Formats: sequence, C-alpha cells, structure tokens
Amino acid sequence: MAESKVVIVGPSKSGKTCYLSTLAVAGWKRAAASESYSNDGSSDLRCVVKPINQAMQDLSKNAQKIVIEGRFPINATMQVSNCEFDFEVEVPRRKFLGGNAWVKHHSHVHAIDGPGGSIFGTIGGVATVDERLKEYREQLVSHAKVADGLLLCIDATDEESAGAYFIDLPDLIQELEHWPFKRLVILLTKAEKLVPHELGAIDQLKSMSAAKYVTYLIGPTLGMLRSYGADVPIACGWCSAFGFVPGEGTPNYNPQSEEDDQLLSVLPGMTMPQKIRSWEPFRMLEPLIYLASGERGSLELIE
Ligand SMILES: Nc1nc2c(ncn2[C@@H]2O[C@H](COP(=O)(O)OP(=O)(O)OP(=O)(O)O)[C@@H](O)[C@H]2O)c(=O)[nH]1
Ligand SMILES: [Mg+2]
Repeated sequence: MAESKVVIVGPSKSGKTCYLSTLAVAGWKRAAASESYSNDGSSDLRCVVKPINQAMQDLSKNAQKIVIEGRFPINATMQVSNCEFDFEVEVPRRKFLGGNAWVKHHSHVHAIDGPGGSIFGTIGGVATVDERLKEYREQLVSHAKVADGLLLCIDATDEESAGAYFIDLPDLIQELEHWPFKRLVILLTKAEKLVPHELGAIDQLKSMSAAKYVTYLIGPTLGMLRSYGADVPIACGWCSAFGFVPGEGTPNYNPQSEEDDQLLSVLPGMTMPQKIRSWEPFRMLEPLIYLASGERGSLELIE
C-alpha cells in the first residue's frame, strides 16, 4: 500500500476544513451507480474515501448532518487536526490488444488541517505573535517537512488572499529547508460563487481556465514555488463544497443570505431523500486523485 502524506494549507476561511468535511460524501456520490454524477471529473476512474480516524469521521459526519438542515456552518479551526483516511483510486490502463486493465493506487492519507492564520497571519489581522498560533505553525511545518503532496487552497472569490500568499508563503517554504513535495495542487475553492447565480452556471465554470485564474491571482508567488520545487509541476483546478443544484446547474448557495453558509437546494417541505440528493459537491476528489496517482482529470498544469 502506498502511504502518502498531504498537507493542506491556505489562509483563514479559504475552505480547508469544508474541503475535508465533504470528501467522504463526494466519494459516495461518485460511487452511487444510480446517480449520474459527473461533477467530479473523469467518471471512468473508480475511487473511494474511507475516514479512518476520529477527526476525519467527525468532520464528515458534521457535514452530513448540517447539509440536511440546509446550512453549512463550519467554524474556524483553532487547532491542528490530523485527519486520516484511506483513499483508493483505480485508473484504467489501455491494454495493447484492446480492453482495460485497472491499476489501483492506494494511499493512506494524513491530511493536516490547521488554522490558516498560523501560516498566513500578515494580512487579515491574525497576529502571528499569538503563542498558540506559533505552536500550530511548528506542528504544521514538521508535518510538511515529510509530506509528499501539498494542497494549497485559495478562495476564488477573495482577491485579498493573493496578498496573503505573496507575503507569507515564502517564509513557510523556506522554513521547510528542503522541498519535500512530489506533487502540488493549487485549488480554487468556493468556485460556484465566481459565476453568475443563474441556471446552467456550472457550464460557465467548466469552460473557465483555473490555470489562468491562478496565474492572475498569484503569478509571482508561482515563480517563488518554481524556484524551490524546480521539477514539480503545478496543477490547479476549481472546486466547490456547496456545488451546484443538480439538474439546474445553479450555484448552490443562497445569494440573499448574509451568512456564507446557506445551501439554496434544501427547501422546506422537501423529503429527506430529496434533501440528501440535492447536495452535490463539485470536483472535490480530483486533487486527491492527482496527488495519489498523477492522473490529472480536469486539473490544468501551469506552463
Ligand atoms: N459558498 C461557499 N462557501 C464555502 C465553500 N467552502 C467553504 N465555504 C465557507 O467559507 C467559510 C470558511 O470555510 P472553512 O472551511 O472554515 O475555511 P478554513 O480554511 O478551514 O478556515 P480556518 O479554519 O479559519 O483556517 C465558511 O463559512 C464556509 O461555509 C464553498 O464551496 N462555497
Ligand atoms: Mg478550518
């Protein structure tokens, strides 16, 4: 079994915890043969996410519960949690004389989730002098030093976070002393909010280039990453924990709500099966598929 260790990094509120919370359900949706679920990239790859420790189980369960209520209130993370899960992906390899042979990649993933402010404290008002944050930072750095994969989250709707990356990410990379990562993904979260709140908006998002958007947001920071992780390609893509309303393609958040946590699809009077079906996270698994197997799906490489 291939063991891989992934570190998830991103400024406060960039969607790290929601990302982890949503993975298990995204895996079930993909595996449910009765649902024509095509929102997670190439559907010919079989994959499964199995929480194996309490931290990951708690996150997944929390997301399952709150989504039934039509709200997604995830609190800011105040400690480092070591979320462990098994991730399996089977990738078809075309055989010489036709047909497919399946190659299984099996990762035991340790995903470290911690408060964004411990790494990205300069912009956004989180004081890095805070002793607790310093301690969290040390833990994250020690995990990152032996990680194979780096998943950087950026809130696609928050241009300010480009400043956080520009100012604070170089310090973190320097602290690692050597570049440990074999694969790197830059993930644009909350992507459903970037397109107009209308029917079919999902197709607009699918036609937009994540690579161009990442380059626009953090171009010079990419140069810094390149100079440290010379040969490691930079993959990037869109994702959304809220997703789009199934069958309609409308972004699944309530634009009238003040809070950033209300799903549009869960309406009073809906049956429970309807509620459960109406939550379809968008492209949550592709980063993990790539980190485990190198299969890119819809992730784009930055040239
Ligand atoms: N609309 C929308 N909101 C999202 C999505 N993912 C996360 N959010 C919201 O963004 C806010 C921050 O998400 P978190 O997952 O807590 O972010 P975090 O990076 O873990 O933040 P810290 O723990 O503070 O470092 C929450 O209010 C979420 O409800 C998404 O896909 N769409
Ligand atoms: Mg968090």
